[in-house]
Amino acid sequence: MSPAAESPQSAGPKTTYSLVVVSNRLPVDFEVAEDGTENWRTSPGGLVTALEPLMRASDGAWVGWPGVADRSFAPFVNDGISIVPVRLSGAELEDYYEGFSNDTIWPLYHDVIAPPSFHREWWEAYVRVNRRFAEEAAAAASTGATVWVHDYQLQLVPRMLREARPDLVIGFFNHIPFPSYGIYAQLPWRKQILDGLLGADLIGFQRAADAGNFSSAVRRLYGYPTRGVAIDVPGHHGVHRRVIARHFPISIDARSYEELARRPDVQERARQIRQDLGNPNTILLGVDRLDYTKGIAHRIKAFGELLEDGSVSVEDVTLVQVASPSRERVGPYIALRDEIELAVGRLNGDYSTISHSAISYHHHGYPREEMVALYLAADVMLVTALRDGMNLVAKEYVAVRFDRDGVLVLSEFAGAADELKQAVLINPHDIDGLKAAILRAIAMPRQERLRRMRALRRKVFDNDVAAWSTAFLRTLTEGAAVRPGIPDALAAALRDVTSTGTLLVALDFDGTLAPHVDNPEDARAVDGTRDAVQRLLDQDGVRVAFVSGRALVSLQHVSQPQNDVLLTGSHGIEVQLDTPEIELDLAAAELEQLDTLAQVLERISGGVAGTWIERKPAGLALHTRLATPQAAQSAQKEAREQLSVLLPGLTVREGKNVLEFAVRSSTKGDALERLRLHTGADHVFYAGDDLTDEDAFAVLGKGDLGLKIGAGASLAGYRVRGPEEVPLVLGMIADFRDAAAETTSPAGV
Ligand code: GDG
Repeated sequence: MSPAAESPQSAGPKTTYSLVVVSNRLPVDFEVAEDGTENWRTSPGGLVTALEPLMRASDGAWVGWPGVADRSFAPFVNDGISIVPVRLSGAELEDYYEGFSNDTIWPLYHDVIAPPSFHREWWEAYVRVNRRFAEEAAAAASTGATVWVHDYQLQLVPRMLREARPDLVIGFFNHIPFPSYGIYAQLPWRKQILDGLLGADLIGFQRAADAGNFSSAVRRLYGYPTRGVAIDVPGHHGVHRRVIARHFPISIDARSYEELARRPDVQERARQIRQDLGNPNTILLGVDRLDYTKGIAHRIKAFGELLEDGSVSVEDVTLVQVASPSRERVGPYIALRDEIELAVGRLNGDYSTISHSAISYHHHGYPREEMVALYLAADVMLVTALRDGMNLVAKEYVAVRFDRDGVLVLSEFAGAADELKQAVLINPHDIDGLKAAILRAIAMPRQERLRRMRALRRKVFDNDVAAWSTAFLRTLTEGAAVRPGIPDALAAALRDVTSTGTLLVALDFDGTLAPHVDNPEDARAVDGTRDAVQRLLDQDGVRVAFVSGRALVSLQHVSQPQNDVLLTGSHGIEVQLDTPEIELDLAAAELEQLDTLAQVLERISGGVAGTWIERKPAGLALHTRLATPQAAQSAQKEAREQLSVLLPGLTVREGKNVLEFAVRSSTKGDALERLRLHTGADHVFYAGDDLTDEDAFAVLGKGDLGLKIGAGASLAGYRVRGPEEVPLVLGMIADFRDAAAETTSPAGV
């Protein structure tokens, strides 16, 4: 371990890193032994367990508190991880950590199982300490770095970081639940916390329900449009910044747990444990931080009643409860320890014999080997959390059981229940149900145990912590931020490609000229677009076109184009190319097919209540939303069957409660080819933001330029962050053409 070098706080890290993890606690704790020797020790806990492998594998830095107040440490490297310690004073620990984090947010986010305390001075400390973490992270991050902020203690850091360092890609992961709005709304600083989180590009939660609760709080308190996992956060000049909020269920390094479990000394220890407990038939096990969210009291109550009513006896069944010390200076935790230990003492007093204890209770932290030996020894694992973000203990138990034996009893209020469906799922508040589940687990036939455990193990090994962090980081870096402004390489390419010859500037509308909005009819181009388009229209040899998947009438409505702008809608099927009217780009044969299609669908729809037909430029859609599921299914089946015979060449697209048939499948690529032909352009500039624009990028050739708006994989050679950059790009094209025209025309003319 590295020496505990004392250093002034201002020393700061000398190096910067492309991946920075920020969490309240570092993966190492600073310790002073009784004899005064100082040491760094790897600290336990869910987050550390989860991230250690990732940090070792990449060249990253970890910013966090070293576990001791009022001490400053220089950054150092520990076990392959660069450590950047953040200094906290004793008073800050009380107010920011024990107070606001663990006595306000923790109980509130766990559905107010304990009443949250609200104190303004705690909040002030929380803001101050979050700022310090943000500053340290900003100093450690290299240009364009990815910063991954963790958990409820640091919810303001994403916004603070974004303000200090707009170049960063920022992710946040919430390890604990996010409550429903009715509960969240109690928080006096509810708007500030949401705003803090929305500074991130990606906000990860354990369960889909948590992400849903978060999005709904954003809608209720800020009114920002949300669609699926996307939240459009208004920025400057009415431009939206897209934030993704979705679930990424955390996991464990399953293989390393199994490896430990396979070690002969660990297996020997498991046998020893059983023997020391007096060889009971069944060992029940609970492993938790001593926390009121974990339902330890409910578990003890259920077990006590089973002993009381004679369903089990201490000779046959022992409950081992590890309650590792946690937050021992926070009021409710002090009371909880008394409550649990009173219950344990009573039960043992009433039922234990000289040779057998009812409950083997341990208020200690243990080395991981000992935990694994306990898991191996346990016939039934009891996870009875009243509310839990995920619960890694449940996954660890499964990972350890390479013998495929053992029964997991799991609370449906733990995030793990979303994945571990083959566990015996329980509602811990229902004491009778919990008792029945424990008895069922004790008596479960071996075949059933093996079958369930095999399925559970597949889940845990397929979705391990590496899969979790990879999924989060990939979504963060590929699906999130592109830096604002015009990259130099794009400016150079624009000058090369667009300043001479006949130029077609073809622009997608939604997401390219206009930010995405909830109601498509409300979409409008960002400020400056119209002027920039006009400048291009005024140039010699430049044509401008809008290319959209929308029906052309709708495109006209939202884009309000100048007269000279060429329009194509419905992915190129509708066009208006220097004509007063919209034209359908369909051949006579296709129009005939459209008639036949309409007749068939109208006949089918006429016979089935709750279905109707929608006409599209090159096809028809059969909607079945209001029909019974059986009627909907048979109407769709009939339509498919009849049309596959009558009109075999149709394109069929299936949506939710809708079946769409098209006589022509056209793409924006077709639209662009048509425009190129119409304008006779030497060069094409095309800008677009979504998948359908990829068809247009695909038909660009040498001497053309494709510009992708936003993040995500693309065939386009260049990219900018959002629609707000597009008028700047168009202005640049006009500038380059002006400049080129000046140099080629005689002086003074
Ligand atoms: C939070 C969320 C979420 C416990 N005692 C000892 C020990 N442990 C280890 C366990 C496990 C970890 O600590 C506890 O993780 P949990 O997930 O069960 O719970 P929290 O601490 O509340 O964690 C939770 C998690 O963050 C991750 O996102 O799942 O919902 O509340 O790994 O094994 N480890 C050792 N000795 C102990 O005495 N070595």
